[in-house]
Amino acid sequence: MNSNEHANDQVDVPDVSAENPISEKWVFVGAHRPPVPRALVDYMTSQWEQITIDTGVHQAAAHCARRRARLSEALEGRTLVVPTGSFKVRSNDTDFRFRPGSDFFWLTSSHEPDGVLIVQPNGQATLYIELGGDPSTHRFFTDSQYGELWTGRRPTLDETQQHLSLSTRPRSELADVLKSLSGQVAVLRGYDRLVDQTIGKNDDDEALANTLAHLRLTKDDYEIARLQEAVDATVLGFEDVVRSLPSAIGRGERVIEGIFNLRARVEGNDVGYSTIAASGSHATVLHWTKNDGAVIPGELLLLDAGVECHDLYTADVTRTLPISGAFTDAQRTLYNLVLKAQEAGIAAVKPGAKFMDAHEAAMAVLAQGLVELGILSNDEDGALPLAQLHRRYTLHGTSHMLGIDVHDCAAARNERYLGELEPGYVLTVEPGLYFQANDLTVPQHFRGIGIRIEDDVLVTKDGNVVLSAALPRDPEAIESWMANIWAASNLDLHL
Ligand SMILES: [Mn+2]
Repeated sequence: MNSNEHANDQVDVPDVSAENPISEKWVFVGAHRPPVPRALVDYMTSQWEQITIDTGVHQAAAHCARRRARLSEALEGRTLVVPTGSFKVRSNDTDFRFRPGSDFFWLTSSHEPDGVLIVQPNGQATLYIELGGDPSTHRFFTDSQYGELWTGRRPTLDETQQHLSLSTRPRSELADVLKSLSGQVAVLRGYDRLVDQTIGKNDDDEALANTLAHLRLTKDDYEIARLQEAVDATVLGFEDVVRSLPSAIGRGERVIEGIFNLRARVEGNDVGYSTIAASGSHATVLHWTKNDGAVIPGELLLLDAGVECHDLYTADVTRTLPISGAFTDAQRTLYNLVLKAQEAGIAAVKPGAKFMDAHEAAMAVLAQGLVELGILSNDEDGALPLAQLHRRYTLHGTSHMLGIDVHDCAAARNERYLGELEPGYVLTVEPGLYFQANDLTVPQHFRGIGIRIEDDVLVTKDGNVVLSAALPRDPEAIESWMANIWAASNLDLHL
């Protein structure tokens, strides 16, 4: 619906404007829009019953309180300002659906846009929230971004305070509060224009971003359960995709993306990142998100996709599947090499190991495999360790942290991110082998094949747990898993 939908058909031009917004009979409600009769404003803004909604206390509220306390302790003496951000424009006056800032969400569990959390040096926290459009003004029914009749009801101060167990004030007070802050103030920058403009940059800003990332590296039991929930929904999404492959063979990669994303919306908040539905040689394009190609029997489908749960933790899983249900000999040879590399990588994930150990273990297997395939030679200009020629075919790192962001804790200091793994860390292990369709160094029958296998791995006290182990990885297990799904049902979408 367009914002001008409520245009009246009066022919008189009333004397109201941005400079003179209200006359006796007319109210100015914005550029390019006809003024609204004063009587309509009065009628629209009266006689609405006040409704209070009791949503109970959020199940993560105590965890968030503990996280705020730990953050405050780590940055002793500073006032901390952490905003969530606002709407992002998709085109003109149409915004993307709002998704909270990850650090803010980790500290509050609040899904509403425009919130700003301020934690005082003594640990006392206050959340400033944007309230629903004032029902006593025309914005209530004319503001397509904040008006309650356009975008729905917003939680009140009291409701938010109760639901999040957090002291809450209206955002209208924020400008004055920010100006009155004294002493060392650390701001999470890049989210909120008012915050960024009011408080000058200083070194504490980076310390805040780093510290948030360092604290988020270790997942508590609540977070691990949410990640498992995201992974479990992702497993369902992969099953859906296999079930819909007959339809995809007619209509292409768009079906794969649509089917997976349907599951993500039904089970969780959304996908955690743009689904990669890469068929045939598209699998050699690392971030193939156009997803507009054909799906052809005999080729491979590389599906890299993750459901983001309601608490915004995301899975990040990749499987490379034979579209016809059975690997060819060439595909199986390469698949088994990547699988062996991934298993070596997963085995290297344990407390005390370095972040890069999984990568080095996986790359050693792939480099040796490339030598055995005759693609690289093992002389002094060979695969490992100096020349690293294998990287022409492996292209990317093997792991990243996983959490509320798919590439989690990116603001961590290098030495910390690359340091020793600890129990509670969650990371991916995702080696790949990519033979471009026009790569003259690769035997003809391997060209255009891309394979990646990606799982989500939790570091435990004595090793690791693969959270995504429910999805088969062995080629034979994949073939029987696909056959079983097809035997049980056939999702004929009639597309
Ligand atoms: Mn990944």
